[in-house]
Amino acid sequence: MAVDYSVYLVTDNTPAILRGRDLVAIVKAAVEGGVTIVQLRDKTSDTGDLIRIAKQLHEVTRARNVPLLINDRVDVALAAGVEGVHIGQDDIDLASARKLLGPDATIGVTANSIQEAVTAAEGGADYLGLGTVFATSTKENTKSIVGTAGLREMLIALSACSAPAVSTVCIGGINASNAQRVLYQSAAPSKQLDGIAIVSAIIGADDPLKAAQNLKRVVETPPAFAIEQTTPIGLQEREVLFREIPPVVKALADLTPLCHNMTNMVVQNFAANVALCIGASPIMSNNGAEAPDLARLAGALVINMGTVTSEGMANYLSALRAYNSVGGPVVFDPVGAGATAQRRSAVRELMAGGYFDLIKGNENEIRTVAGTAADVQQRGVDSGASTMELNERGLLVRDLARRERNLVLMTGEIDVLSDGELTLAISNGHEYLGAITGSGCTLGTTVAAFLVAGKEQKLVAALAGVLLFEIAAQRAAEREDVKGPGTFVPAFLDELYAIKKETLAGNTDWLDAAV
Ligand code: 3NM
Ligand code: MG
Repeated sequence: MAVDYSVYLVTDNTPAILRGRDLVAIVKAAVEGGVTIVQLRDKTSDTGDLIRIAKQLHEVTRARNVPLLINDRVDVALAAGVEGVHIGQDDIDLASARKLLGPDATIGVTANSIQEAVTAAEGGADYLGLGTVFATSTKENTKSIVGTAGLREMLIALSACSAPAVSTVCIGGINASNAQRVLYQSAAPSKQLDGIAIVSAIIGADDPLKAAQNLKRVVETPPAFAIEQTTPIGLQEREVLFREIPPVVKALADLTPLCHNMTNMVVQNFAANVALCIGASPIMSNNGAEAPDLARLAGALVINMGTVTSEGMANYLSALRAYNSVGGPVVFDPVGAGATAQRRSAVRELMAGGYFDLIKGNENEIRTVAGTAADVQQRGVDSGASTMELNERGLLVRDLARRERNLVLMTGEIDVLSDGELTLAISNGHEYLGAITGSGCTLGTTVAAFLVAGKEQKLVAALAGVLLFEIAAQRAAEREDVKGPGTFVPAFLDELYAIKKETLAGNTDWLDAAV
């Protein structure tokens, strides 16, 4: 019998989660709400009580054809006559459980690593519980936090093992606000999760029926930001790619989308001016509480971690959730990501807290985000010289974009942009951009606004933003009236504005400067 793993409820009997309520009544409500499989997980009750609870739950689940499994205890599963068991790495071994329960029982195994996952799949598990996805207080002594990136790696390995059809759910800190994103970001081309396993988001909910209904709805719906891309054939050819750019510049000017910047005070004024010059409508607000209202205005968000505090983090996270829920593009600018322990942990928290359509940073920042730079000590927030070959940077950027299922832009003398498929190197720009404050931040603002204008072609949109920005800088720096970084800034704004105007008038010669 095919089991539906899509909304997998795991019970809990700790007083903090039950709050005096009856577990059987909660599970009944959750099953009515649409959970598709239930596991009785009870680490404290005596065996006799466990069998009694299992039988009560089984009546509830059987009525809706929902399988019931027992955590750890093959004996309880046999005594209560339920559909199977879920076993951890320290419990009875899979082969013994199978021998005791027979070929028709559903047997699941917890896996925390690629090795554990592949071993259990090849050993004949019906499904795997992959985790721990996010830090959770529900389970004590959780092993490593794997995040969506870890899930994806396990799925890739499973798809290549001798039992690639094994079903999978993820567990640990999953709730209605992150389930869609976890399913989306963990999915590899070769294999994706079959469902989400939940404890507290249902058992601990005030209304378990509604909570289950809501989770069922979210797992059946792709996230709002997963907009189907209309990639033209031959996009890897410069001619095709460049043909797509002017329409995005025009669309931006037509839309004048809101560009919401959560950024540091050093660059606020400059970023707002850049946004205006390219055709966007800037709002500078670091207040997370107003983000839901702003997100409804269908613009983009830039989270610039320029000055990071715990209050700032809470604001970033609520804004990120607000924009994710309506599908508004979000750009992450992990300023100085590798500079301090606090910034490194802020990066982790933000990446675990939502989806970024594009991550933009210099080499050190991107290496930190990719987790390959534990040993890279960044001096300040300025970029410093590159230590990687261009092709190495291209691979890093591409792999990070694949891992996060988004776009990554690594800035430098040569900018590298990738959507995980196509990776582009852009050599435009001018050294004056490195001699003024906020050039990186305002590039983030620019790209964010362009992502609104080109939602169905995110890579083209981001490229359009980068080229317009870098070519404007080049044109400004080459002007006779520009003597250095000071006179460069106003000239740069003028050139951004001029390029937009020229494009609107049908003149796209500025693109000839692209290298
Ligand atoms: N197993 P919540 S995490 C039961 O990582 C369990 O194997 C985990 O609870 C694992 O949905 C976990 O409340 C608890 O975060 C999940
Ligand atoms: Mg166990």
